[in-house]
Amino acid sequence: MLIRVALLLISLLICVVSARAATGPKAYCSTNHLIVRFKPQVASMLPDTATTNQLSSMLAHLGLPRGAELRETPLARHFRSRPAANSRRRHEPVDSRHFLYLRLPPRLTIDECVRRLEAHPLIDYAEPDWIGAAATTIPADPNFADQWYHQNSTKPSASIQTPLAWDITRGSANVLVAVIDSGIMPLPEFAGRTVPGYNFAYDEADTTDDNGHGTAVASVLCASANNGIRGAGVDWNCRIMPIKVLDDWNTGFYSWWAQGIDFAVSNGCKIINFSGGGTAYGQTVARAITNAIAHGVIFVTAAGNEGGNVLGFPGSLDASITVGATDRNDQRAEFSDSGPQLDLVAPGEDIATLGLDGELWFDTGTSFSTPMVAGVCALLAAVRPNLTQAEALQLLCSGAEDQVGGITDTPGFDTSHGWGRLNAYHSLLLATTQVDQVRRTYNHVELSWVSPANAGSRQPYQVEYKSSLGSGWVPLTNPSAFRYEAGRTYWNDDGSETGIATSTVYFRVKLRPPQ
Ligand SMILES: [Ca+2]
Ligand SMILES: [Ca+2]
Ligand SMILES: [Ca+2]
Repeated sequence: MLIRVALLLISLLICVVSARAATGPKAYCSTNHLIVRFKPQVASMLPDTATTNQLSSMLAHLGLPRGAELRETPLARHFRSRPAANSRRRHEPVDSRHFLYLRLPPRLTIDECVRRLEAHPLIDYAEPDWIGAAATTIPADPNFADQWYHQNSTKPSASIQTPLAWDITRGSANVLVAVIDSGIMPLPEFAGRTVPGYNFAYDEADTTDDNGHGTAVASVLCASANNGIRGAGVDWNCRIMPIKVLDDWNTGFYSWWAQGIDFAVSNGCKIINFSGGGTAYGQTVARAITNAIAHGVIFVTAAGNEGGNVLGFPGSLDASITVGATDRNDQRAEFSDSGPQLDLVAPGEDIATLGLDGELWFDTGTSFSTPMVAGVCALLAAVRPNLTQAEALQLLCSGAEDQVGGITDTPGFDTSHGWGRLNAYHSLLLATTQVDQVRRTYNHVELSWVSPANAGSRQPYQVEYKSSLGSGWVPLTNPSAFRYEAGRTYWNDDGSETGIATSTVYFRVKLRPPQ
């Protein structure tokens, strides 16, 4: 039986790998360097000398042919420039928590070098530095039409209901959002909102956008409102950190992406928007995302625009909040990639964006669905500052509109729409859930609170109780205790579950995972 299970797992894995290879553009990587990470014990073997000597010493341990060279990343240099904590050494050791670049020696292929390094006892891992790109942008002619995703004249229900969400919050300057992309132009729409980031594509401080993708993405996420210029972003008040990891062709090494993510985390960003992807898996980027989420950062990324059933990387990671695209009629866009790791969809066709000179464009792609979700995360973080990735995902998915996208939008989760289409208002209502009415008689209690219009179908709540302040919360599981009316949810108990007739009981309302 065990053997049969093992064989089934192996055959499933093979299917996944071959499906990945069969779709999307070919994956490319750098041909003159790769990414390498040493095990922590290398630190104790390093001489107390300058960084370059330490790197030469590390390289000598590897036994590679002449011509190989180890280099620190710009991010490692950035961390090094900070004052060291009470070290007795004259020279800081090379930080083995971060990856290094290894320049390949002549006549050694990438594959051969990775194979040799992975067999080495001092090496944690080695991998090619893959190249990925921004999710494709399909620009249309400049126009001055509405931002239909905020208010939609064709199909009002297809909008993400931002005007209602803005009644709850328009965002907070306490929330710092990293736009990890091709940079951001210093346009009036971002005036007073940006804080310095870094350019890992060219290893310099200047994050000016030389492509346009990052500026367009940022305009959807956070363009200022009520300032007499262009449109309104989803969030009007958050601060924005431009981190450039895509070059003027909108492409970038995974090593740049990983540094950009680490930089965002170490500089206090709460939300990361990354509207890009590649076809290969890269553990350096995956590790950076895992680390970001562990630090309470919310990581939102694009599904990809190949129209296939394989998501781009890092959208293919379970840990990411992965966003696909819909159109004005609430249908899933044909180009939007699907897959089991897709979390939700948001408008991504004919999206009004800003060009490099502040001119208006209409762009298409999951690149522009992603900042709508990241923008809603910024609004959520304004009302819930300690919001985690898991909580953000729950609020987004429980609030999303299910079964609005045609026959493939089957009840509940489906691989084309995830948990449904983003609804900013619903998610904000869920985030601010507060019992505001309590009716109690000797053997009966009724709680009620303001709730989204789709609460009846999504049933997002769970009521818990405890009989004394010191005891643990006990979930009440009877679904028939709930009653959903327009904009309000009621929960009733006659004492059969909690025994409220005879004791003091504390209640709380929580969200449960989307069903
Ligand atoms: Ca504006
Ligand atoms: Ca996910
Ligand atoms: Ca569905």
